[in-house]
Amino acid sequence: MRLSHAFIPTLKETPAEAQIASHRLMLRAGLVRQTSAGIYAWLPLGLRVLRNIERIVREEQDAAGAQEILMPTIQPAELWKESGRYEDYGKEMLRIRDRHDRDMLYGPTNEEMVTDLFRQSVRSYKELPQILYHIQWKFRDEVRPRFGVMRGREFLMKDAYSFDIDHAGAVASYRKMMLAYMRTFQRLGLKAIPMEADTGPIGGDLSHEFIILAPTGESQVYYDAAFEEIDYGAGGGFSHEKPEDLARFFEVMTGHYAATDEKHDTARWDQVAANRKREGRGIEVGHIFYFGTKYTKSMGATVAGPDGKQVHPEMGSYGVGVSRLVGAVIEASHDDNGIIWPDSIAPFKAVILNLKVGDAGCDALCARLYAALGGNALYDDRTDRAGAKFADADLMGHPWQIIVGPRGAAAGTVELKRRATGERVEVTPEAALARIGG
Ligand code: 5CA
Repeated sequence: MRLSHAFIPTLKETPAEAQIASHRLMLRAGLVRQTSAGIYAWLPLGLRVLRNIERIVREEQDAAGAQEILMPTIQPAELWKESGRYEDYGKEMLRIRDRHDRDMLYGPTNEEMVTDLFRQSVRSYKELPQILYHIQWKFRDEVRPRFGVMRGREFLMKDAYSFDIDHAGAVASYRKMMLAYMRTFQRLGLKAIPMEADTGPIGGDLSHEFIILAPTGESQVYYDAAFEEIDYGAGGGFSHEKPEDLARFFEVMTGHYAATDEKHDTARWDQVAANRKREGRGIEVGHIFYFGTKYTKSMGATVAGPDGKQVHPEMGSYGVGVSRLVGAVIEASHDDNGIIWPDSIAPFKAVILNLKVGDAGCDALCARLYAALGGNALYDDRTDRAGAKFADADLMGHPWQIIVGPRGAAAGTVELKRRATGERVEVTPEAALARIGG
């Protein structure tokens, strides 16, 4: 993408309404614009990040055996009357009436709808377990939408739902999802810690929140640094496939201390070695629930068990705040000059800075680099002064900057800057491309 014609409306001034770094930077770098309170339009740079996060979330869900579907945003009120949540959900639910006077709503979550789909089609225990997920916009009419996309009213969530024949199966699905979550967050460059949580309006008796540390987090959290040393990836020795691996994984996750202030236990905290204590404010980026037969019972969903008797399957639900993660990653990774994207979700791997547009050598070298990097690069071909280009490149946070000036172009070199460390080296264009890897 050429920056001269890109729709990336950066701001020089700090927007007055933004109280936290990620909100300020998302507005300043031109990622999003607010269209009404707590509702945002995603612009090209922001949308690329959102899509990259979605891709990683999707890959890890698929790897764990979950199947992607897409349920609508608008739901009929009848389903929620069946579960009893139509009244309970209160003012957070956006209620809509259609032209035939039917009560509809903009979904804040999908337990009812997925249970309805399930009961229509699944008949036997032999078809279980099933884990279904979708990545879809939600609406919650939050009293105080704030902090930009972190607490929006409309937001993108990945929500998965598991159906198992019995408690043991449901627990296995819960652990599988927990492992998928730890892998997902690791790939996003985040240290997310699973903490026991209350279940709130979703209900149930087992629940974990996944929390990352950031000064602007909404709750106080405490955990053992042991969590940060674990490799959750494919090389870490935990497999989705083996029940004994999942059991060991869950033991490790629940064996180390981690709690939000609501569940904090000072006696247990005192037993954690001082050099391993981590505490601070935390942002919730995911939340998983086991709630057994709460919805299958209230909505009359059954399958035939091995003995032919009808059984209510046991369920869990598993949410990731996909749009919140864009803000959360920035909270965890920025400096005074702007965003520092992890390579895995950066909107562009690299920006090419042409410091003298119109200089034949610079133009030719930039064109060559741009052709080689293709869609992975943003090309700053504007006629602005160098200082403005450096500032915008740091603000937008591309992992690599390839700086092309007339002197280097004549000598056949470029400067390659790594945003995360600030390290700058003079190299040949080929060496720069090789370092960037694409
Ligand atoms: N049905 C369950 C799990 S699928 C559920 O709705 N869980 S939740 O309420 O905890 O939401 C899941 C995740 O969505 C949260 O962990 C959070 O990361 C994100 N989220 C929730 N509310 C908002 C909001 N107002 N703005 C942005 N993200 C949100």
